[in-house]
Amino acid sequence: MQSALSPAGIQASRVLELWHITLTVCCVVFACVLLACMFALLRAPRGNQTTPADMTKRERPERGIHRFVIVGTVLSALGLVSLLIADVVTDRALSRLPVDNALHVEMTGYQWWWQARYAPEGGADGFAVANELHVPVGRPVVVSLKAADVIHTFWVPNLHGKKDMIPGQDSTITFRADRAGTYRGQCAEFCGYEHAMMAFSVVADPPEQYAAWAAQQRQTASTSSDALAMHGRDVFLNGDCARCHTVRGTPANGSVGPDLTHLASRQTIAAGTFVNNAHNLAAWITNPPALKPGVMMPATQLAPGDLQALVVWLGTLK
Ligand code: HEC
Ligand SMILES: [Cu+2]
Repeated sequence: MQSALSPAGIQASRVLELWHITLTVCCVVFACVLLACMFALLRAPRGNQTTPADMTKRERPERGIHRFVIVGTVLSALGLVSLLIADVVTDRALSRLPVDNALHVEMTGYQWWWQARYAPEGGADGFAVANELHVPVGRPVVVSLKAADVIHTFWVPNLHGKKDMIPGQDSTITFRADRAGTYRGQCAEFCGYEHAMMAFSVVADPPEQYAAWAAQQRQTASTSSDALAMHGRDVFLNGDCARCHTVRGTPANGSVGPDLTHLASRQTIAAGTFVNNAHNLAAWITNPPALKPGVMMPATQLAPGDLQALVVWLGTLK
């Protein structure tokens, strides 16, 4: 789900309140402008086919017109100032989320996918995931934002407003999910060819479920004794894949593309673009630019047997 009208956290609720205030004020102004137009049209001198309009009426100064203009100007200024005040109050409320015991995640925007690096915590190691974050419900999350190449924008409308990710200028955004669910995020700053296909999701889990997920993600890749999967692993490690991708627990430690250690635990591939299943994985590996033109992963020609084995192995990376 991706909607600013259905807040799942305290901050998104404040943003929604601001939206309601803005919408109300603007609707009232719009209605007043329409009424004033109608009033002016009704009072305008009018003629018909035989008699021309009596324009001399226009030349006499209208009574009270000055007062009308002054009152209108003052009301407009008050309306604008009230919106400004509501804006500042909302902004302050957003930045005042308590962050004791926060979860720390470093989010980096790449053309055109997301890396989330979870900080080590309570003696446990940190770990990296791509395009799918899990967070515990009720616990604040401090996300430090980085960009690897161009400007991207972190935006999960159900949880918070937008924040730019600017290369060389780190910033942070803090949010808290108060309701369990899966919330879609989207890059909100045009960042090149595949900007529209640069999505991610934030899955808010009850705390125990989050802890289980994090413990799972911390582990190195599962090993399989299945001969086909083992062959797929060799295809991966001996081909180009390992140059760009990390699979913890194997020699593959590239950092150009997403960490694939627990690829099979993710719902989608290619930054929220395709469902993660064997069919899409095979199509993706064979020719990524055909599915996501401009993508930074080259096509790979593999013998059908090798491709199948590779997909089977990727499927074991739970
Ligand atoms: C030149 C570097 C490079 C090489 C070589 C490469 N990839 Fe990728 N790969 C990427 C990048 C970059 C992405 C992210 C694409 C995007 O979503 O925009 C990616 C995405 C993926 C994804 C989707 C991951 C996700 O969670 O969205 C899979 C699966 C994948 N690659 C597997 C492979 C396999 C298997 C090979 C070897 C046949 C391979 N890659 C070779 C750079 C590379
Ligand atoms: Cu982007």
